[in-house]
Amino acid sequence: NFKAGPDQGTILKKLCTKEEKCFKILMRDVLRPYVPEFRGVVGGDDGDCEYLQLQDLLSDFISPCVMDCKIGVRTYLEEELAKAKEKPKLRKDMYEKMCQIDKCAPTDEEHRLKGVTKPRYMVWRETISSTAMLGFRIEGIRRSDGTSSKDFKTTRTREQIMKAFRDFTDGFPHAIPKYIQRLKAVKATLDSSTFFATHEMIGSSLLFVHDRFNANVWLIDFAKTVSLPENTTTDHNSKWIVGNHEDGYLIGLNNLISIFVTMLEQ
Ligand code: 4IP
Ligand code: ADP
Ligand code: MN
Repeated sequence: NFKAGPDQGTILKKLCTKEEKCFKILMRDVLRPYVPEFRGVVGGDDGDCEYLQLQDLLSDFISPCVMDCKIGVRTYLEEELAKAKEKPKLRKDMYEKMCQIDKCAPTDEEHRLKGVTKPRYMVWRETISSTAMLGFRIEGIRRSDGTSSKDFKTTRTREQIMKAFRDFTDGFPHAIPKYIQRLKAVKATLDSSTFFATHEMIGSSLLFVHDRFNANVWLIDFAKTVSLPENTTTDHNSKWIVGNHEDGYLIGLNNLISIFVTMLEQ
């Protein structure tokens, strides 16, 4: 999905028009300092597909540690739910991913069909991870030695998350206060952002990056961020019920801040 960009300090991400739309608005929003700079759409060297040219957020770091946390209590779009209701499509791949983690998770019927619908899989993933309870989950961590882990699918409780954050920041104590400061700045900026007030942020991540000297956080991945329907508003903090478009973004952000603050106090 990614490759090095033509200009120094940039990367190319496969074009998704939803995401391009978001970046265009974000470049004129108060959130601009908190997202990678968008340099436009370019063709790849293979010629057959287009890419978003983005600032490489890692380029100012030396052997960085990187963590991707997916924010929000919901990880699929309401339109995907509507589609699945209209004509349920069984996903064999999702059934298999489910069995790999827990053979007992599918119902008898799902075992017979050897398939589950996408919302069924996504909701299950939300509840076995911290998404449903804390409004965010760890998607992956890359350590400074280059090794990485995506083994956080069942990291669910506040205690389990804190242990993973401890491992992530182990040997880099300066990172914790910097992360807290930045997350609080993100929160204050979201409060005054027109983009945030008018969009539903699904499947978007906060990218945490630190090295021996520095630490920073950015908002990334707007492939499933969509503008709210006319006459609809959300507070990003209330319970989601079908049709209200709430994403729980602030539930996740507030829990992240609270967990890092607790780590600092310990
Ligand atoms: C994946 O599940 C992620 O939720 C993907 O989200 C999602 O892609 C995939 O749906 C789903 O299979 P696992 O992480 O458990 O493997 P993301 O891209 O944010 O990581 P979408 O298209 O919803 O973004 P499918 O339908 O692409 O397979
Ligand atoms: P996807 O839609 O495939 O999930 P993301 O935008 O979430 O793509 O990016 C996937 C990973 O790529 C992130 O977890 C992060 O490690 C890396 N990444 C994404 N954007 C950038 C960026 N601008 N600079 C550096 N790394 C990035
Ligand atoms: Mn992503």
